[in-house]
Formats: sequence, C-alpha cells, structure tokens
Amino acid sequence: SKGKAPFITFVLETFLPKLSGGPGSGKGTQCAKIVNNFGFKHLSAGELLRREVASNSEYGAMILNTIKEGKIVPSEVTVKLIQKEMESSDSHRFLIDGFPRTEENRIAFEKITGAEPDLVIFFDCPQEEMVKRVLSRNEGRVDDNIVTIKKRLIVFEALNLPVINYYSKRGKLYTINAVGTVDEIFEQVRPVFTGKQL
Ligand code: UP5
Ligand code: MG
Repeated sequence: SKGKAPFITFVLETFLPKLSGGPGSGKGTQCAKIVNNFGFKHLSAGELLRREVASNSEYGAMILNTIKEGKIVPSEVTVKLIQKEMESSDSHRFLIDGFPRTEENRIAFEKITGAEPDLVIFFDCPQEEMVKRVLSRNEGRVDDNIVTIKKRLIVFEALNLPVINYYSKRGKLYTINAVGTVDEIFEQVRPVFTGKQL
C-alpha cells in the first residue's frame, strides 16, 4: 500500500570459478578451452601481474622481483588488479586463473570484492610433469627457469593446501587429473560446467 517502504531485492548473477593447480599444470591452456565452450571472461592473476610489470607501474619492480623469486605478491595488489578487470568487463562470468595461492589471498579477495567463487577447479599434476611443461613452454617468462620453478613448487606446496581444503569442505572443489592430452583433460572439465546455470 501507499506510504509503505519498498522492499527491494537485487538478484545478481555471479559465477566465479577459480582455477588452482601448480605451476605448469595446464590452467591457462584449459581456461582457453573453457572460454571457447562456455563463454567466460578469463582473468589470469599471473598475466595481470606481468602486464603491470610491463606497464612500468609503481609496483612493477616489486612485482617483477617477487615473480623471479617465485614468491607471492601482496594480496591487496593482486586483488585490486582482478577487481579492476571484473568491474570494467561486460561479462558476469569470470574464470580466475592461478588465484588464490594462499589463505591470505582468499580472505583478501572476499573482503575487498565481497564475492565468492561458485566453483573451484583444481588440476592435480605430478611435479615432474609440471617442471617438464614449464621448461618447454618457451614464452620468455622470467620465472620459467629451473631455479625459479623449484622455488615456485616449494611455495605452492607450502601454501596451497589450506585453500584447497577450505573449498573442499564447502563442496565447491572439483579435482581434475591433469595428466593426459589437452583434450582428454578438457573432457573432465566440461561436465563441471554442463547443466549449470551460467
Ligand atoms: N601444456 C598444457 N597442458 C598440457 C598437456 N595436457 N600436455 C602437455 N603439455 C601441456 O601450461 C604450461 C605448458 O604446458 C605450456 O607450454 C602448455 O602448452 C603445456 P599452462 O597452461 O601455461 O599452465 P599453467 O598452469 O597456466 O602454468 P603457469 O606457469 O602459468 O602457472 P603458474 O601458476 O606458475 O603461473 P602464474 O602466471 O599463475 O603465476 C606466475 C607468478 O606470479 C607466481 O609464481 C607468483 O610469483 C605470481 N603470482 C602471485 O604472486 N599471485 C597470484 O595470485 C598469481 C601469481
Ligand atoms: Mg598460466
């Protein structure tokens, strides 16, 4: 009736799968296929950081050193870059690739963006396979050398598990066996999205 305050409900679509998995497990490769098949906006945290280095931003030197050491860039820097990309995109479906690497990353993302992922895909890949793939990539990345790769693997082992456990407990985690051809692996990824309200 008149004079009564309106009752407003915002209904927003969010669909935020996150892709975890160690260095070289094939996250970027599978993301390209998910984009082609399911129409997501792909946000690679590592790519956003490398772009920031290339643009000579105020954090560029710090980010470059951190990546060379295989360490994790301060959460706020990474989350702000992801947030900026999400806000400037027309899409409401985001594939956030290579993030969160740590519990602190995860908490910062939730705090700063207020959003949570609907799904988390984890690529399970043996270390020797990751090393082989990264070393044969040949894209000139400063961190694709055996010294940095070993550091990246140590950081991954030390910090990733709590993130995986967190999402597993919430029933959001899909584990994919990342050994096989690109297409074989994608056939495990496809059903994760099939039938979902995207
Ligand atoms: N390849 C892919 N699939 C294959 C298959 N099935 N069989 C055979 N070969 C396969 O694949 C790697 C290589 O393997 C490619 O040559 C590919 O053709 C081949 P790719 O899809 O590129 O693997 P990906 O998992 O994306 O590997 P990447 O090296 O990108 O993973 P990282 O997680 O290490 O790198 P990222 O760019 O995410 O991060 C780099 C650094 O940025 C981090 O080490 C860290 O220092 C920093 N960072 C942060 O600080 N915070 C963040 O949140 C994110 C990154
Ligand atoms: Mg990648």
